[in-house]
Amino acid sequence: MVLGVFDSAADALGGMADGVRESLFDSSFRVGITGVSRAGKTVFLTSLVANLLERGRMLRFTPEMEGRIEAVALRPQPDMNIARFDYEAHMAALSGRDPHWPEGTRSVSQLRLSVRYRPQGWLSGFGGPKTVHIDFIDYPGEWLLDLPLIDQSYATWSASVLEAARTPLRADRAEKWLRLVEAADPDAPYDEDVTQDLVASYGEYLSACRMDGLSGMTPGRFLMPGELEGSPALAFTPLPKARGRRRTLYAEFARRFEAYKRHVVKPFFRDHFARLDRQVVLIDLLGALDAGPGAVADLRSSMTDILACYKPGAKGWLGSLLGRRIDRILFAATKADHVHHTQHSRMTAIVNALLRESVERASFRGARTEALAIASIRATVEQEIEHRGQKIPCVRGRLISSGKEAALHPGDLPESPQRVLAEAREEAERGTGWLDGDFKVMRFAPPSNAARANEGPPHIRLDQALEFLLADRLR
Ligand SMILES: Nc1nc2c(ncn2[C@@H]2O[C@H](COP(=O)(O)OP(=O)(O)OP(=O)(O)O)[C@@H](O)[C@H]2O)c(=O)[nH]1
Ligand SMILES: [Mg+2]
Repeated sequence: MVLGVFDSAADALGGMADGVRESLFDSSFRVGITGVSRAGKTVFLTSLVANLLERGRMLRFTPEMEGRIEAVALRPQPDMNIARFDYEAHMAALSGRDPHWPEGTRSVSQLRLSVRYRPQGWLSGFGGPKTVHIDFIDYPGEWLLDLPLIDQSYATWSASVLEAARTPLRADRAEKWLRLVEAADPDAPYDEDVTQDLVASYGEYLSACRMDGLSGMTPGRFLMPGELEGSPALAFTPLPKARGRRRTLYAEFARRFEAYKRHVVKPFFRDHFARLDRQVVLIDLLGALDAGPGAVADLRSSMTDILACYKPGAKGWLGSLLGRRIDRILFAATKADHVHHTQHSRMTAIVNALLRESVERASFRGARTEALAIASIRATVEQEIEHRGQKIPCVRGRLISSGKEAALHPGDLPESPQRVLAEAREEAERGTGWLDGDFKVMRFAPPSNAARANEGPPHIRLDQALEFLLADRLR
């Protein structure tokens, strides 16, 4: 595994060595990595960069296979006002003596990777090698959930959150907050004590949902406030419809909701999501399957809401920002190393089924889409174990819970993706069991002693992901 920037590679990038200046023949493009909290964005970006710097495990990435990549290096990023993605610290965590996963992300960061390559057929063509700069953004997954808020009013948002909070899946967690909402009079004059109680109990409700693996919680900054901790822009919750007179609780909450959209949500998406050329959507499908039907139903509806924002031709602010130039979208079911490779095609089929409706609806105006089951970092090896005369396909790795090596068979994924989705809907409503109770995922620590010369961390299909995302830009 590799740490840091290679001076020699940076030097090989010639004219780029002195800063972010781009020559006439350079090109740049932006890849957005999207996914709700814990989907695996930070690990994906870290491993992608490490495997581009050292390409020994990138066998299905054609520019590498054809020997056309001359140098890859981390370069100064174009945006001066965003933190740099701390690639070195994440790699150190993953590849140190006691390998561990990087911390959850608390704010936004950026990384620029520059690739110098020889264009196809360059011997017969004009000019020499070319350089392409690729900019990546990492951010807390919670913030993504705010995307659908932009085109919603306070009244619409309130109604949908209240409705969801009253469903059997969430009602227990929301009980205290709902009681306070019912006791509060939205038409009464604004009151600081009432507000603080409502905000505190709403925060507890959202945290409880997150603990149970649900993903549709808004506003995203309630869970991950960043520098906004304690500010009035975060001091509101949904309320039932009111007359909306001035200076009432309702009017003040509505005003804060609009301020939150204007000062927090819009600048974030304008600065980081506009001008995206390619998009990776990471989905922790196995985590959701493990958490239960509610989590799967919830993941599906969150992804539907988020993807609806990419609909080209959508009216309003969002429509003008997104979906104009994104020409490829990769849907990747992450952490595929938790199951044996014989299950991977089922994983992909479930992701396809989960997203089909929203992808079709968004249609992405000619953008190419692909679904893959991947592991950014492969934490397990495969093994077959004899059990009662049968060979059981297992994955073996070091469990985080016990620190011990274990070989596990997490259970088979259902053959029919429709069955998963139908069960998710029905079981989530009834609040009962799931997949016959026989699917269980355990968390594995990152692999130790996986470092080899000229190779990045072990992975599953990261090279195929890269082939889809980058190869045509290196022709
Ligand atoms: N086994 C395995 N686990 C993974 C992999 N990628 C991510 N994980 C697990 O998923 C967790 C979350 O990954 P992150 O990359 O931090 O997720 P994120 O999307 O950046 O999450 P936020 O920063 O909270 O938005 C990690 O701590 C690992 O436990 C993978 O490829 N294999
Ligand atoms: Mg992260």
